[in-house]
Amino acid sequence: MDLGAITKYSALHAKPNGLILQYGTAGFRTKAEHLDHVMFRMGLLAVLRSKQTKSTIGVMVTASHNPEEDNGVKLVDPLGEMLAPSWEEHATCLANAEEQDMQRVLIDISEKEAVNLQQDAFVVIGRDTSSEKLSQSVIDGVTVLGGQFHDYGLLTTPQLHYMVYCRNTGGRYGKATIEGYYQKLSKAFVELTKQASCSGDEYRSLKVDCANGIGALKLREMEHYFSQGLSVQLFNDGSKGKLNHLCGADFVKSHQKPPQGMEIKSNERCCSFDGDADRIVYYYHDADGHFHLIDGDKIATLISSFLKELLVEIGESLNIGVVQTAYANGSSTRYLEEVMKVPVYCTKTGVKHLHHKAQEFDIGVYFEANGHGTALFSTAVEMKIKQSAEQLEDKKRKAAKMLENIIDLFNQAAGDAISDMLVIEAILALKGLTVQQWDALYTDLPNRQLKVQVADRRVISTTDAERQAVTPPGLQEAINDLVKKYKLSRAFVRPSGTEDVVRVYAEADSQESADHLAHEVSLAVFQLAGGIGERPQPG
Ligand code: G16
Repeated sequence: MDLGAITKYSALHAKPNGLILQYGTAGFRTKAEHLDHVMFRMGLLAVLRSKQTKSTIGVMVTASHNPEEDNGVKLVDPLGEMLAPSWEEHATCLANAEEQDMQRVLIDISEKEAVNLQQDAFVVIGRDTSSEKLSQSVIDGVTVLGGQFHDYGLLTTPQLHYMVYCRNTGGRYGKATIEGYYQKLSKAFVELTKQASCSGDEYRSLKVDCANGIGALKLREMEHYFSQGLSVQLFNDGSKGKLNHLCGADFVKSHQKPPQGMEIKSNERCCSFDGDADRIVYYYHDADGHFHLIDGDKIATLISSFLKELLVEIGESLNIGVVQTAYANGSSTRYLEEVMKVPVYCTKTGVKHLHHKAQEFDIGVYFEANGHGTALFSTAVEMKIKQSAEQLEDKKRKAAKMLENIIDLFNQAAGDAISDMLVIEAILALKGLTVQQWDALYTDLPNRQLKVQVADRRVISTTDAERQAVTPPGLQEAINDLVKKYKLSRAFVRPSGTEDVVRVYAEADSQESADHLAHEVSLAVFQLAGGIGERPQPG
């Protein structure tokens, strides 16, 4: 390690005095102007992680679902997964080190993790539309520690995860190029939709709100590869309008209304990506003009029921599990467990937790209610299905072939709006389901999500997959008392790991009750957890 060079270059990416940040739900997120030093230091850390794992490591620079003034960075581990928890701690330490302590912290990490500093390092970098200058700072960090790198430039976050996975599996998962990604997914999609007997316009067209983010660019590049099976009409494509502003998956899910800039006729199928295209939600307007949201829970239900049906046709009994978080609508959990007879597990928020749990099953389907998720297939399952697709007879072989293509269509490295969209479109066409029929699988319990500003959100700590608040004292008791006032109700609070807010979730038997409950819980947070600014207002 050339400590002199590190000190010299680090000074060019100086840390603002007193700034403390934490590697949160999905990496570091804060105002873009406070992130230059973090980018440089994550370049350094990626090199150490690459040396330790003897693998390619990814660094994604993205504001994701956050407002345009924010930005963020996350590291991608060898199999395309989120960074291991022990390295998240190193990331936090390194990001917060004062200039004079940088060398010591780097040496500490190298010693603790037994990093062989002589080992070569390779880092791949991607960025969304918000982040060109910041990704250059990552490159500065990589090069000063002697790492090699490949800068993919503009990519969606899940595309970078895919590239890392491909590179570390010797190309077995796919080609680590953007064409490789487009071809792999589109081939599987076109093969699947060829089998669909329902191929009218209704099944072939979809309106996509791209949150004014990278998804628009990538979908435009990709659409001609799959246009045989689906035609997409893009909105909020970044030509005007701000990133994630009044549009995108996070806006649609949390406000439960359509994005601006999209005209929706009744019963038209529409979806929204978030800014870096790792989340997707669907929606439509019914004949009376009512808005219907189809969130990650219903996506997981559609996917897991389709996979289960295929397994029954093939005659395979594999263990399928669905992983959700506390935000999952109570109706979805009941439907999955009681009607579909699929085991459901709850983890903390953050796809890193869901992904990890989903790996325990032959087939693990995980989705956050906000539309972030995918399905994972164990290597043994993939092999079994490949063999079945060659050996079985007629009807069974057809089902096995479909499953083989569905496996190829999922991005198994990370939740991916483009991949999920194609999976959903293929399933709807194959099953001949309209968006209304899909929506009618079960009725969501009315719910409301709110944000509360507090001086320091770390005063709230939680347990039981974030469903119970441990601190501050009295908060959970207050929530319990409020919940008792409403029917079919549930509420929880947790500090966000991507925004400086406390999130409040409530559900109940009517929208009015869910709204009241969410408001009352917000007031309890404001009073007991050090609220700042204006008190939460009703409605
Ligand atoms: C990220 C994570 C998601 C998480 C979301 C909100 O999404 O990847 O798993 O649900 O943040 O997290 P929090 O409630 O802690 O702010 P994205 O799309 O911004 O990467």
